[in-house]
Amino acid sequence: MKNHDPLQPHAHDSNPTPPSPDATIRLLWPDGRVRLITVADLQQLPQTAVPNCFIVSTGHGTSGPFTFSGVTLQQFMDAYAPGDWSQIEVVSGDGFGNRVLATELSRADSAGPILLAVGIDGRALTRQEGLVRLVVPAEQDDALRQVKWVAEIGLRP
Ligand SMILES: Nc1nc2c(c(=O)[nH]1)N[C@H]1C(S)=C(S)[C@@H](COP(=O)(O)O)O[C@H]1N2
Ligand SMILES: [Mo]
Repeated sequence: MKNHDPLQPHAHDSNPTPPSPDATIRLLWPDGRVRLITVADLQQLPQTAVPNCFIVSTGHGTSGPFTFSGVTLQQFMDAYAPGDWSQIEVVSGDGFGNRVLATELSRADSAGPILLAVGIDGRALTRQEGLVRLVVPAEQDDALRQVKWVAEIGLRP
């Protein structure tokens, strides 16, 4: 199948290079409305730490355990885009992405909640490490949901 949907990536070599120095995130509503979100905005929201996160790479093995910290995607949505969204599309500056279903946000997972992480092991993430990074603790296969350099968050009704 010739399907190159960036939100359904197949396994590939992880990009080690930040796409740009600008870490501003564009929050996009279906009607085209845009709100710009900065790292400082994310740091103002309640912070949650999720211990025991692993980044499993097909190319260079597993790293971790890490404690990622940041705002839960649920709390981010409650603060910036309350509504009945069915899906949230999280896309990076290098065109890598992941789709989070509303049902995943409301359902508790024993691995921990989905985060927009800005910290790792008690310090800020560097731009090299993603700076703002989607962390899906339940995904422990090949890190395809651990989106570095989050640049866009798209809301789907
Ligand atoms: N933006 C972006 N995020 C990404 C990728 C990528 O290529 N671009 N690769 C994914 C894959 S396949 C892996 S294994 C991990 C690697 O994370 P690390 O560089 O922190 O080890 O990043 C994930 N997130
Ligand atoms: Mo990976």
